[in-house]
Parts: sequence; C-alpha cells; structure tokens
Amino acid sequence: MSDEADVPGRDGHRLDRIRLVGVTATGYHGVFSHERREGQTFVADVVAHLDTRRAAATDDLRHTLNYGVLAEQVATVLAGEPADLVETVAERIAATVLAHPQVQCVDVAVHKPQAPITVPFGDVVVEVRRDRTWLPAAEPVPDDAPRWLPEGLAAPEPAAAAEAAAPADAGLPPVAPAPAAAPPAPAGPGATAVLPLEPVPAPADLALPPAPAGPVPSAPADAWDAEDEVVEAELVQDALDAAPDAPVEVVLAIGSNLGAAQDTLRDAVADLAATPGLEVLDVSALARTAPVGGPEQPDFLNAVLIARTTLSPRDLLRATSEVERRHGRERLVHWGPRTLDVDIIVYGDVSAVTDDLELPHPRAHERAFVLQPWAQVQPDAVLHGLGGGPVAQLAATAPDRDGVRWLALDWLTAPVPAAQPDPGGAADDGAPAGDPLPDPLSDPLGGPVAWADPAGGAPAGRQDP
Ligand code: PH2
Ligand code: MG
Ligand code: MG
Repeated sequence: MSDEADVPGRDGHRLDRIRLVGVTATGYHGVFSHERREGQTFVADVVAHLDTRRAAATDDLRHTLNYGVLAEQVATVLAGEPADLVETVAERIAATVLAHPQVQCVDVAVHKPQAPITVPFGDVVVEVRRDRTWLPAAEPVPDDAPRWLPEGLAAPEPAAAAEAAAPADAGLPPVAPAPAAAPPAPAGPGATAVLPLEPVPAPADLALPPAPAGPVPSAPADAWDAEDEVVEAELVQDALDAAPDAPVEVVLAIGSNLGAAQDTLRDAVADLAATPGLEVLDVSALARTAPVGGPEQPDFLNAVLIARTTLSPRDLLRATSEVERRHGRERLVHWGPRTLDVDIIVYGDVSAVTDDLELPHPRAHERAFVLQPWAQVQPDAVLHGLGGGPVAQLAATAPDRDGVRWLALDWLTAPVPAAQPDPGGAADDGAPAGDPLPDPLSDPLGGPVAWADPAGGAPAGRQDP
C-alpha cells in the first residue's frame, strides 16, 4: 500500500493520510465450506485520506480519525459475518471507514495469505479505493457487530479482541488487543458501541447546515419543492404541452424518507415503467442520503431513472404526480419528510421556466442526492442549462456531497437491510450507529441496475387497479 496515488483535497492539495497496516483476524470468508468451517487469517491495510491540519492545530483527537477505533472497526469486519468474496470484505471496510465524515477517501487492501490456491503463492490481495464520488457498494458495519464463529462453537468473544497486530510498521504503535477491552457485544441494533471514542461529529465546516429549528418557513425563496406544486387552477397552454415528434430522453429523480422507503421506490419504478408513453431504460443504484434542508427528519433513499417518453413535459408531470399521489404523498411541509417524491430533472434538452414546471430542475445541479446516482447510472451525462455541466463533476462538488452515505446496486431485486429511514431522525455525522445489521450489497457486475420489465419477472410491481 505504498504506491497509492496522491489524493487531492477540495482545494487541490494532497490530502494527509493515516495508514494502518497489518490488522489481522481470523475470518470465515470464502466460497468453500471448509473456509466457512475452519476460518483462516485475513489481513487488512487501510489508508484514510483526510485533512489533519485542524487536529494538529488544536492537538485534539476529535478532529481526526482515531487509529485505535479504526483498527477495531477493521478487525470487526474481518472477524464478522462471512462473505464469499474478499472483494465484499474490502468493500465493507471501505464503507465503514468512509462513514467517518472526516475521511475523504480510503484505500483498502485485504490479504488472504492462506487462500485455497493449488500452486505455491506468496499472498493474494484485493485492493479498492473508494471516495465520496465513487461510493462503496456496501453499508458500514456497526461497531457492535458480533464476531462470527462457525456453527457449533461457543458464544462469540467481542470482535474488538480480534488479534490485531501491526507487523513491520515502525510508525504506528501496535494495536493492542482491546485497550478498552469491549464487554460482550450488546444485543440488538442501535446498542451503543463500546469503543474508546464514539465517532466524532463532523467538524462544523464540513457538516451540512443544521436544520432550522421551529416551524419551517413557508416556501422559502429557494424551496426545492416550491415549483413542484402542480398549479391546479389555471390551464395555460404553452410549449410544455406539446407532445414530441419522436421519443425524448428524460431523467427522473425519486426519493422517499417515510415508511417502507425501499418498497415504495421499487413500486414507484414499476408504476412509472407501466405508465403509457413512458419507457424506463435504466435505474440507478439506491443512495442513502442525509436530508437537505427542511426540519429534522430521517435520511432519504434516492435513485434516478433514465427513461424515454412520448408524453409532453406537462403530461409527464401529471403522470409523476399521479404516481406520487398513489403512494400517499401529502404536500404538508415544504422540504419535509415524504413517502414519495418524483421530480423531472431533465426533459431532453428543453429549457423552460413556467409556474408549474421548470426544466431542467432548478436545483438539480447542486444536489448530490440527484447527481450522484445519476452519474452512477450515466457516467458521461451532462446537465444542460444554468449551473449545468458534467454530472459526475457536479456531484463531486455539490454542497451535500458528504451526505450521500452509500449505494446499493441491487436494490430492485434484493432487500437492503439498512434501507429503512432511521426513525430516530437525521444524524448528519455520517456515523453508522443505529443501522440494523448490514448485508453485503455488491453486484458482481458492478454496473448500474439493469431494469427488467415487471412482466419479465423483476421487480414485483404494484397490483393497483
Ligand atoms: N428532497 C427534498 C429535500 N431534501 N434531501 C435528500 N437527501 N433527498 C431528497 O430527495 C430530498 C432532500 C425535497 O424534495
Ligand atoms: Mg424533490
Ligand atoms: Mg418534487
């Protein structure tokens, strides 16, 4: 792990690094049953890229990443729930490290020196780099995740006691096996992590703006939804009522943070795909995102659809509003929690500002919760109009970029255990605390989710009349 390229921070300077080498634990990962039964040694190296100046200036541990915490978290993943693939283990580690809001980028190498390989070999290593624009396809592993033991063996010891060592690494003190030895892992999700330090909150200058206290001002000037409201009263005919001569590509954004959000979004995709005149071509990964604006509220799940339509822009708006209505969308609080929000982001290359519809969506260019999934499903997409540009680039600089927590690639066909919004409200520090036990979410093909028509079997569509 000594050859990683420099990672530039937001101002272009090379980020600082905390390098943790040789964290070792017995794990039960692998495709063979003897690997699941007997376990073997796994070793991880982690490089966290972050800006350590604030910690140095204040000499305060809370402003950096505590390497003791880091080591225990890495050991927890290595010794935790078995995965078939080393890739999955590396992805989980990356997700767990990136859940620390100070960390901008992470390099992970997972070694499996006793891998079942039939020829003499020295080591086999999977190396991944993840950052806030190339997100992990796995959820963070909670600090209190139990240490895995194969069936028939005694109750697990806490994973924090996993044999951690830093061989041949002069720079770091050895990671003592649990200096703050963890008592047995508390049962149940949401239990407090037993670690020397809780994950520190984001430094003020990195955190999202705090949610305003008290009642939400009615329709602030830049309310995301202000223009979303369908004006029922007057019917003005303009260019947005004209059906196109040929099908037009559109981008739709969907979001939910109330109720069974993943199910709602999956049903919404099916409903949109079943809308006459609208053909869904592709569906992005599912992103869990910190709420932007509005009152304190749970995290959102967000995704983006690429579609083709023969509907006029306004007929498309009516169709998306109808899908929202079917899923119980109530327009009570601006920027407030919602069961389903469907926004038209772009309609071909149409630019228009009207009372009921603005194209492209006036804030799409600055919302990572739209841009990030869009860039994932269409890496070369370019957003036209004011503030537009290459979508991947806009996603990397959007003010809420650090609020995009992770992506689930196979969310249309597989349950995402941690997908339900956090009922305890939004925690903007990016800490995974409170998530139920996660599952790996990696898609072996690594690409966007291919949309299968409901008639083709997946996913199950709503049975609404
Ligand atoms: N939608 C909003 C307001 N804030 N934040 C996130 N993370 N995701 C959303 O979809 C979202 C939001 C209004 O539509
Ligand atoms: Mg919206
Ligand atoms: Mg909307």
